[in-house]
Amino acid sequence: MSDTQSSGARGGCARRGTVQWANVAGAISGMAPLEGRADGRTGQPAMGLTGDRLRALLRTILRIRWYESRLADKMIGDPGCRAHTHACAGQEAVATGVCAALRNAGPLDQIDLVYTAHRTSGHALAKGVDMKKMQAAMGLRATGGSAAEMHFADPSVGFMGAVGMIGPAHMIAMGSTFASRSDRVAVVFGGGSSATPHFHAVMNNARLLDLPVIYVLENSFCSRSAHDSPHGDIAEAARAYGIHARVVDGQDVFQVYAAAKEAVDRARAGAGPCFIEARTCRPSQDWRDPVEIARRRLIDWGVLTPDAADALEAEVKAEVAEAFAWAAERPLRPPRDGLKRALATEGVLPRHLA
Ligand SMILES: Cc1ncc(C[n+]2csc(CCOP(=O)(O)OP(=O)(O)O)c2C)c(N)n1
Repeated sequence: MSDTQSSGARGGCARRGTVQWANVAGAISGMAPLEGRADGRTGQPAMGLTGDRLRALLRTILRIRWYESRLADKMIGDPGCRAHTHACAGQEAVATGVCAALRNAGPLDQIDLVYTAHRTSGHALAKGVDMKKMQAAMGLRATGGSAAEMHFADPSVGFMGAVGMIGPAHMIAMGSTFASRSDRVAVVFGGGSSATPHFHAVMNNARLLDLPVIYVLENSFCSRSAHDSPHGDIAEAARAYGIHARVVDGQDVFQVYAAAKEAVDRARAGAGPCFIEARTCRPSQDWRDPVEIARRRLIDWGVLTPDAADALEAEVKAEVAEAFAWAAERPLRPPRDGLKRALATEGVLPRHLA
């Protein structure tokens, strides 16, 4: 995938040294200590998560990594592959840490909502979308829903879907919290969207109405640049609207989780919207791999042995292989389905099929 090699990603890594560590430390300090270590000593602070939940964070990062990797191999190596995607390679810890702080199961009117635009496989898997069904959708199979990556949704787990245009997802996320008037929160993920009018309209109105919406900027320094905004630091733009804002290292799932948990708790308690800038980057020579960061930390904390980590990764690879095999067996979506739900009147066919 060529975008994983972009010079923007390398710039992002170089600039990651500017992460506001004071804010990050603030997000993490004061958190409850972790359960005891496997060797009986007290573990490092890890947001009060149990060992099972900590291991689940690594599992989710690995599921996203291996799912996308297999999809990329298929798109490049299989001439019969019908798929289209924007990869989130390198950014897996952001979706994982944020969604781990959300309500992803339970009655439909109580689960939290996620909206996105691009690089959606990470957001979807982290929110709980079934990998088999997702791959069926990506491969344009008849059982896979209406569309792939940029229009994919599964409301049963609160994954309200992607919008192919950069920007409008913000408005929909904010509108949904206005309409639901409950303690459920909505997260909207964005990359290049922080320079859109939608971003500023949402910051303004979400703050005016104190809506429980959390904007997560995945700043890979690819779409965003010094040329698209007068703010050197986009968190300053959020703060200018009176919005609580944090900047975190998006390669570190534990930092992302800490900031997301704080944002979700605030929003649920009625304290209004939050902004999280997760500084992240695509794979490149000098990047820090979120898989390795999570894996090493869990081993250090004694909640995972190196052998158990290897076994976890093998399990994930097997799950991914099974999901792709299952999806490949589904019937392909016929071309005439392409306009289904795109027009007010179903049954209108493209001219060449009419
Ligand atoms: C309004 C609009 N302009 C342009 C595009 C085309 N486009 C430009 S950048 C991009 C990818 C954006 O990905 P994102 O995750 O938002 O940002 P990145 O990770 O690339 O920084 C797309 C699809 C679009 N879909 N919508």
